[in-house]
Amino acid sequence: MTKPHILQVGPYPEWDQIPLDAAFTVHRYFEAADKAAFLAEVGPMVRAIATRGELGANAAMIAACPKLEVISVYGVGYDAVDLEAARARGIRVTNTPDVLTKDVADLGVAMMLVQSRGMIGAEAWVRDGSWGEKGLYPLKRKVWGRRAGVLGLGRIGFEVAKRLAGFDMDIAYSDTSAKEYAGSWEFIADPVALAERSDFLFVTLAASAATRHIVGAKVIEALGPEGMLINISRASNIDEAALLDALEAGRLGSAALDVFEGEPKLNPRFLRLPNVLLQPHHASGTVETRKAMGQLLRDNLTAHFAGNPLPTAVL
Ligand code: 8YV
Repeated sequence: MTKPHILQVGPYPEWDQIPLDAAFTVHRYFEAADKAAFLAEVGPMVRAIATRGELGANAAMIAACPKLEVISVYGVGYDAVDLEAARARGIRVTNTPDVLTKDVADLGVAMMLVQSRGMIGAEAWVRDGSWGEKGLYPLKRKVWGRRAGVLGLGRIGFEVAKRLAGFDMDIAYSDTSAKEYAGSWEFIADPVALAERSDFLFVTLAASAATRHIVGAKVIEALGPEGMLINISRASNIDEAALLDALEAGRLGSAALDVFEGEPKLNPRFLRLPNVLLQPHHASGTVETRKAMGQLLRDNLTAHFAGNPLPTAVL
């Protein structure tokens, strides 16, 4: 039996690559020097695209694959997939929700703790001998009991808030509507008002055209010189220029970021800031979770080609 041809947009770990190569004829887009020529050559054969959350599949890529049936995303976020182009041609889209939720929440909370307690600088203080030479490390700000805002109380936001409750934090959230499962957490519809009452603001909402720059200058300034912004969603949810301006001027206390515009290249202004914690988009990056994501990506492809219901369909 001939194996379906698939276009692989970015690399996966070996434990995913081996079964993918066994089940499909895989065309590695990311290895092609001339991407346009590669697409023109293999696109007509391609029936599925296997991609990653941050890479997606744009309109040109979809258009280059006239026989495309399904796009399987390794990641919960599918904002980088051109859904309109897919919908127009009846192309199915799948993602990998749930399996990564708790790891992403863990990293967000870890970033808050590391940043608030100054652990990166504290480590350097030990290693460079400052502890012995200069004495006690400068005092940092506490986390427990303070006010946390969660912007987007979906699966990931909910897990973040649950963890924050363990630190006896005073929790509020914004979303399109109040959530029954939020219990005693306060619902504040307006993100600016949420930021105003928060010491720590977590951005956990799924990105779309509608949420672009939802964290703009007003939200950032409302969080203020003592506030911390933590982003484990997508860079597009934040107005990065406004964020950089506020961090540089001290109008925002600090930020802890796992995602950036144009990543893995990021605005060099971030690198000069002492008040940011920078992470390489790895909130779902544990062996356990990435294995589960790879399995789910393949399960969706396998189900599609077997004519079975897709386990985690977006479209
Ligand atoms: C990435 C993500 O897919 O889940 C998402 O939306 O962005 C991540 O899990 C992951 O970094 C693999 O590329």
